Amino acid sequence: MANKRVLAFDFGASSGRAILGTFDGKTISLQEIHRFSNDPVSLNGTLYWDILRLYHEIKQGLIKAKLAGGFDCVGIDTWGVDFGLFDEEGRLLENPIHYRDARTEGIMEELFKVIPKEEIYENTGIQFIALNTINQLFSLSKNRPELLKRAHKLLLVPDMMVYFLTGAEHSEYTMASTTQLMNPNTGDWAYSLFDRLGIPKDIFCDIVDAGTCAGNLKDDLCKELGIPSVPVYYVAGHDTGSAVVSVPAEGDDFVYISSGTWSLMGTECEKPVINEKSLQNNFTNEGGYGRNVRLLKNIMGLWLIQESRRQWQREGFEVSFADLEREALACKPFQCFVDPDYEAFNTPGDMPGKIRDYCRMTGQYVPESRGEVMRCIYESLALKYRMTFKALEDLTGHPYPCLHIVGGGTKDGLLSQFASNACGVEVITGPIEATAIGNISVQLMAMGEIANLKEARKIIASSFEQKKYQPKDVDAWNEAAKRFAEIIKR
Ligand code: LRH
Repeated sequence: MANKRVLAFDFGASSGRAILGTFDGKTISLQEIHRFSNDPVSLNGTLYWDILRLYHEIKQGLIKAKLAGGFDCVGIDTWGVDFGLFDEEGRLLENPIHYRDARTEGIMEELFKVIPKEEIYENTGIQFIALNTINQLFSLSKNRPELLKRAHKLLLVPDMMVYFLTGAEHSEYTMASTTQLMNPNTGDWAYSLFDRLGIPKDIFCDIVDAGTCAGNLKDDLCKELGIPSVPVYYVAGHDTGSAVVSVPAEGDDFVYISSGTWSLMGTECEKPVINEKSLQNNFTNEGGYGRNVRLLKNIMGLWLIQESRRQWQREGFEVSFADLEREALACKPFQCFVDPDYEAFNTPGDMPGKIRDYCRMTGQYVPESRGEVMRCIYESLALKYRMTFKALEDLTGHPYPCLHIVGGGTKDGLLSQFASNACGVEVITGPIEATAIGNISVQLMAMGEIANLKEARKIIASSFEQKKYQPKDVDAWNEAAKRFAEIIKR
């Protein structure tokens, strides 16, 4: 059989990459052919995605992939929830706005005045978090209704990229689920919510499954770039959906963290878990490949570290992530904790300062040095993982013997070790490029090269390296967990 060559574009919140996956019938191998930063732009108080620059980077990736030997098909995944609005002629009405923009601050209280929280959860199964599309659109409907009136169609970011490449106008299932406007039981839009929020239904496109062919690359684009017109597939357009495809678990029952800017921690289910307990714990039921369900929680993740480093760089200290890890390790353990999901940590700006404020406010030791701040972040993240791990066990009624961590965050060995210590189970890390590999695997399944998800996971497990961590200092972590639980309630 001739090798299949699959091109994946994977956009994260701070960088993107084009990765060529080659499948020889047994093994997938990767070649990174293009990497670029994704720099949001703040202008007149609004935080935008620089979407045309990102489209330019797709073009660069397509040219480089052709020069690297060509490709049979293309798929795109990105972060969740964000969208672009288009007019009747297919023109973008304005640059898509970043989910960290302040327009959704305080919006959820307004939302619940119109539709009770319970009703929204029952209809969507999605956790309440300000960045959700429903909140962004509700804010537009309240504050900029004229923009929504001019909108002819809404495309979520990965679907928008597919539209740029092919002209196809659909909403891919995994990404659609992140809007909090889709009903996971019907697999269609949650129609009962739209009118009451002043969100027009008719701008939403039909929902299609990951694995659907969107069409071929547009002729004018192929001419411009000198590339062949190959098919573009809708993959799990939501990056977390793509990442979880890559969890190299053998059985069906496992806990994962997709670790990057966010730590998305959860398990996979056949059916949505929508009940009082899951609402109370604010668990989400995102759509997965093959219409399975990702029961998970968003935890703030490496954002806390990335933002702290940006602050130290602004202050003139050029420190690498490896330096920061070493400095953390040299500090005294368990001096102070933060709730990683404290609202003020959500927005960009002076993260070490915000962490110190949190410790002061909760009557704890205030971390001074970089190492102390880092130690506080590492331990707090690991303890939040533990809390979520236990809540998942409680919710599903299963004990889980190990924790899989996939994604770029697995390069951070200290966090993986702390995760194992805090959860008290073996941690298995890898693959690092989980999102791109999931994207590639869905394309291979769509082409009939890989039979199903189970088969894909087997191939991924044997194609990519995994590392194991065993729990250490469990008693000390158990003690710390009690203090952590008490502090984050303050
Ligand atoms: C991770 C992610 C996450 C969403 C957030 C907006 O990249 O897609 O799953 O909640 O970005």
